[in-house]
Amino acid sequence: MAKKPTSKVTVASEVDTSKVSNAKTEKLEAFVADSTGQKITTNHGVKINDDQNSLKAGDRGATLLEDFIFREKMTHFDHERIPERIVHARGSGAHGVFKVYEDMSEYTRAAFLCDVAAETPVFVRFSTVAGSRGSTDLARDVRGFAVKFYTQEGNFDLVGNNMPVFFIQDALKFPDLVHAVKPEPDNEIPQAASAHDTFWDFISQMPESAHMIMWLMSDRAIPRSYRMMEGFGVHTFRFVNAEGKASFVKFHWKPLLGVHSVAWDEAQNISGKDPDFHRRDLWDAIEAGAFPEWELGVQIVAEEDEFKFDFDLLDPTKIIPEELVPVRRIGKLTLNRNPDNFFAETEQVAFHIGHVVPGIDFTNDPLLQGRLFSYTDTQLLRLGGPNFHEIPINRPVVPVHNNQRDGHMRQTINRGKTSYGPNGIANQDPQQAKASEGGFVSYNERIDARKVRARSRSFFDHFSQARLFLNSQSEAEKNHLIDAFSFELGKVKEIFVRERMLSLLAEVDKSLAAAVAFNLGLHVEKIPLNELNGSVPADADPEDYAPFQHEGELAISPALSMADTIKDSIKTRKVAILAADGVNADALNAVKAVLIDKGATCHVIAPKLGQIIAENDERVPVDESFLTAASVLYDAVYVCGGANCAATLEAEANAVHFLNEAFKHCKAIAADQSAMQVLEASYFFKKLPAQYDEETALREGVIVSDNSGELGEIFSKMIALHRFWDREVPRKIPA
Ligand code: HDE
Repeated sequence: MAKKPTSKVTVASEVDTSKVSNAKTEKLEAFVADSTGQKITTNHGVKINDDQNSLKAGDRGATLLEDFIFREKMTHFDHERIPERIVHARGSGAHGVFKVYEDMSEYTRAAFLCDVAAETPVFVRFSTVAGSRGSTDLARDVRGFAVKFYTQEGNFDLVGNNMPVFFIQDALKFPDLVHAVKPEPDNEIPQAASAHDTFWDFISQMPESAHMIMWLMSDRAIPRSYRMMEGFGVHTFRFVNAEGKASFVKFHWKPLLGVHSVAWDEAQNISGKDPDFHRRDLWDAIEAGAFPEWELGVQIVAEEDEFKFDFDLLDPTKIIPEELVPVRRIGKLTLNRNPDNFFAETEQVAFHIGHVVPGIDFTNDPLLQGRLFSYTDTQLLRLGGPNFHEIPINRPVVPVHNNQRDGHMRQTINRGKTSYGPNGIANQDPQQAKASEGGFVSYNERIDARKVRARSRSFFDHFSQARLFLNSQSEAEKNHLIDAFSFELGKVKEIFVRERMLSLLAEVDKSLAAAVAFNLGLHVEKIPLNELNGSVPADADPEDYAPFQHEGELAISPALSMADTIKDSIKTRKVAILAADGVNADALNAVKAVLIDKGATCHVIAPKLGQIIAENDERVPVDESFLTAASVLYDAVYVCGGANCAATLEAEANAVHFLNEAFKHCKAIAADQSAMQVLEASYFFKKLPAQYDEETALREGVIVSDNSGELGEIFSKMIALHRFWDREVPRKIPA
């Protein structure tokens, strides 16, 4: 067995930042057009002499219909848009590679998971769910995490999310869920937000959504970066080995930078200051050679253990707690190349949960089963016909041979007389492949059942895992949940919807419901669950749909809290360095050197662009002015010293606001001793400790020192801790 590499984040300086290539990107090269040094032509290759003026009858005359150059250009422009994805419209993609650490053939025959020497090209698309293509990245929402593996046995798509469960248990309810969360149909308001009546009207009548709603109202819904999110396949899938033996499997992605989020107030600000925040973050990291990495984890359950748990493995509103079945890390995904063209690659990529390779198979999870229909169907409309698999980004790296023919925009020129099988004329080609030759054989699960529209009683424990999630959160995370519910329900206009939701929340946890009710100026009125439950069919006995509750094997699951994530690195963290003329450049350079050495990105922010002149006459280039920069776009702030510099920053309202806001969002703050007067101008100065040592700094998140080397080191440790949520107690902080 190959030795498992240690979980190590690639350091920017170790990688070549020119475009990395792999078996897939090499194939894409054939479709790449580069106009460098070329003459402009029509789509038919005719060189164009005048691309400025249309053909007219006289220089003031009417435009002539004859102008084929004008007509072609305008027609193409008129047809540039395709329908956006009905969900997950807003997204960002990147190329990369996947390598398995150990041979998994004991469980699966999927070759890319058995060969430790194989490097499988991937294309990954991250997304929000509810908003349109142009909506903000920082919406409170689930994030899509879709991975296309271009394996030597064909494409495998792992179309997951950054939350491990889903709102509903049956695909038939998906159009209702999406209609409820999308902008309301009369006025198309609000964009990219679940904080409105129709969403909560629906959710408050769907007890099965209780677990997912806890995740959605948690900070997981406002990630710091796509690079700092977990990913989950959600459903239970099947691994099948070469002997045909199957096991259940849940897929996980574990980010090597840890799982981190922003504050909700911050998210709302980012949406204004930089709606492309996540897109830019992913792009910039890859351009800088700081390649994002995740480990692929699997939870494997033996087929004979299917009924061992107090929840149903087929129920997509349940997790398998990591404490019950550990996540085994079996490989690494590295994103190392930005797309050349957003539309051609990120927009046209078509994922489908039904794209599997031999060794990976489905279960009867009714959500998974419905998805198997939806994904091809949606591409037919979005990408305009049945040949979307021929779009370069969607092509496998292995040859495609079958008897499918023709249709809109067909690219392949199939040679020969036959397009059917069996055929004698072409010697039966293309021929079926035996399992031993790599042919896909569906798992021969035994099914002996009546045809019914029904749901298994084993799916009806809606609240135990919602409570497990809540109980596993840190104090700060719990407070954020209360805030999020209060915000969302506060935006709901119908009081009865708020009340229904409070009653449902009380099923999860009475004190959570009471805290939210307090913020809404309401009381929790207990509404009988069968009156709330909208998921009961017309002729069914509501008792058969009544939720039940297990005590559960676990009181808490530490893996569910982001407070327990990795906090050992400041790689790719963005640090704002506030400076002005008269800055102490020696201190600035010393602190910056420590941060850069540890992989952070530093921006000097000053009252105006250009250069600042330091105390020692050094010219320090300015990256951003206070006009374009904002604290919400950074992870931490360092205030430079130097007498004149400090006086200027103290008098600069934007600088003081920058600091106040960074403090409010619980970020690490460092200052030179000689910049104390800037801190004194902040509203939080009176909350600061009297003196600074490392222990206090790591607790409070603020360090002031005249020893810049030491300052840089302590500041780095503070940044790695991500946030100092204790500042939120007492929780009223102005900014
Ligand atoms: Fe999707 N989903 N989904 N979904 N989904 C789509 O396919 C659908 C679900 C997910 O970056 C659509 O190409 C149904 C769960 C991602 O291109 C559509 C159901 C999970 C993406 C569709 C679900 C996902 C999609 C829209 C319930 C996590 C974006 C555009 C039965 C495991 C992929 C498209 C990308 C996209 C249907 C539920 C993840 C309409 C019917 C659960 C990441 O086909």
